[in-house]
Amino acid sequence: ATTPGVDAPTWPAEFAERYRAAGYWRGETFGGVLRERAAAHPDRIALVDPDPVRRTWTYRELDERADRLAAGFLARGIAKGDRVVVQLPNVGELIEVVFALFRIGALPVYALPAHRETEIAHFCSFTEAVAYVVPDRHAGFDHRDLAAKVKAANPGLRHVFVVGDPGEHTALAEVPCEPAGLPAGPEPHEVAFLQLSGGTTGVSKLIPRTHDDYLYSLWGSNEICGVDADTRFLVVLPAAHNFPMSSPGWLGVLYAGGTVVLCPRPDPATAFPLIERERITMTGMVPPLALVWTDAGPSAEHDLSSLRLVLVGGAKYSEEAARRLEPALNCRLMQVFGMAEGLVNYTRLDDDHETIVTTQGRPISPDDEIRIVDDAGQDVPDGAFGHLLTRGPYTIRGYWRAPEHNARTFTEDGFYRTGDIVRRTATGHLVVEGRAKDQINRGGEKIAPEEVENVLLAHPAVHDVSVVAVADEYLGERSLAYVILRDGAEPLKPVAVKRFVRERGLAAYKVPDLVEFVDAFPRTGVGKVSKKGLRSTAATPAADTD
Ligand code: J2J
Repeated sequence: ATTPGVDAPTWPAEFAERYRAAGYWRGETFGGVLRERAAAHPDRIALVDPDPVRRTWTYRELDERADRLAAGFLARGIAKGDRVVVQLPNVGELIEVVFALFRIGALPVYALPAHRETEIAHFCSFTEAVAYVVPDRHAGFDHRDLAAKVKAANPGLRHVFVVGDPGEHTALAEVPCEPAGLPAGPEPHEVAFLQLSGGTTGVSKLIPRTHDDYLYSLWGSNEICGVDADTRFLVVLPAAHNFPMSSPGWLGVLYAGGTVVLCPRPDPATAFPLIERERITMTGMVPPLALVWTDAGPSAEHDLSSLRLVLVGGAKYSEEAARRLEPALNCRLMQVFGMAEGLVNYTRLDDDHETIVTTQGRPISPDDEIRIVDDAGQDVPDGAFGHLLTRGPYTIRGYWRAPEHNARTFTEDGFYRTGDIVRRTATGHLVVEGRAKDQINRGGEKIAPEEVENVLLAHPAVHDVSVVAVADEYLGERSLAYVILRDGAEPLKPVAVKRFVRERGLAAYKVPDLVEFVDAFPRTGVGKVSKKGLRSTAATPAADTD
């Protein structure tokens, strides 16, 4: 039992009233929205999962499926407020499962397909999850074995549901049953799910998003991106990421009554035929992937002419690369600078070309409050760089069950310290100039150095370690681990260090790209490792010899 408001800090009453009065918070829930769309246009196609055999769901079918699955979850004791860790790739069952949980008011905890034992064990134990939903195998990895280990270590985890062959667990396909009188679902102001933060600390913080606030970010995004019932959106990034889910993402497109098509892999060889066959109009991706698509576009053998808009964000998109996208793919570009904690900025369809290629957009809402401050917390003059702080109708007021971290990450008056360094142009657009937070942005995948350092410190030969970002032409940044070995320890090879991280059960994208053995780190005055010093030392990427 925990105190409400401590689990999930919320907006002070006067803000909530203002956001309702302004019409941002419409008093809807995810479950209710799906029900309404199913009533309004039952036979329209909501969802296409083309892999390995094409399956489709009409709005009515998705709605019925969510009800039947919700009834099955309830029959197995999953109740309102319970947490369920959902780790599914881009498959139709992901959408079915989350809508079933929304309907009950149980909270999906969005894990990424790449997560492994360390991350999953933490999500399950920290959230006291009662269930965990996995694919049987994905990308060569057997998720059932991992689930068995995590279940053995967490007695509170009562169910493992598997999409596909269940092994020792329960097949998700066996769960649905006749929905006889579902209980009243959640209220619009209640938390709908827990999203993962990119993180700067040893473990990912969890982001509590309410129906009201997230639905506003969806319809606000839809208006900006021109999403409507004719939109056919391709989900190329892992669907559990906040960006492909909500900016405007698959949830935004479902809100508008459009069609969501799930792409099993993001490469042009997989995606381009789907664009042609499904007449895709819109998609979103991270900069490294946009580079690959831009290079492949001109010689594509498939007809990409249905594609009207590509959103690029998640990491800094270079101006040079941004200039090349529109001619290569013969569509419009929109830059998006968002965060799972809330604030999302878009360039606008009617912005001039220079603004679209040189800025990361402006906020969704007139009530997104933006402050740009210096190290002392004083507002900087217009046009100068500073730390971005924000507060608004869809930006959280605190992480889930993290009072101490919240005290550092939010100002007393509720602004979120994004950790990003930005400047604002005369038109109110933001340009991301850098980052003050200790995080590595590996082509849009966020790595908290501390998490990787903690794992490496457990190696018997390692005395100390510091993980930093180094510039990378393709990914923007890669990770480099500086390792100080213990006196007298056997020399290690970089490859052994990487293998150790992998075997400890961290997601592959967190395994250091480069490893370098050093005698000492640069230190600051207070004796703490200076990440800044390390970054400049690492300006030329170190040789890696595995
Ligand atoms: C530079 N840095 C960016 C950009 C995010 C839409 C789009 C992205 C995310 C996302 C998201 C950037 N240029 N265009 O949730 O809804 C970095 C910033 C930011 C952090 C947030 C969405 N777009 N970033 O990337 O929670 O450092 O969300 O604070 O994963 O990514 O990461 P995340």
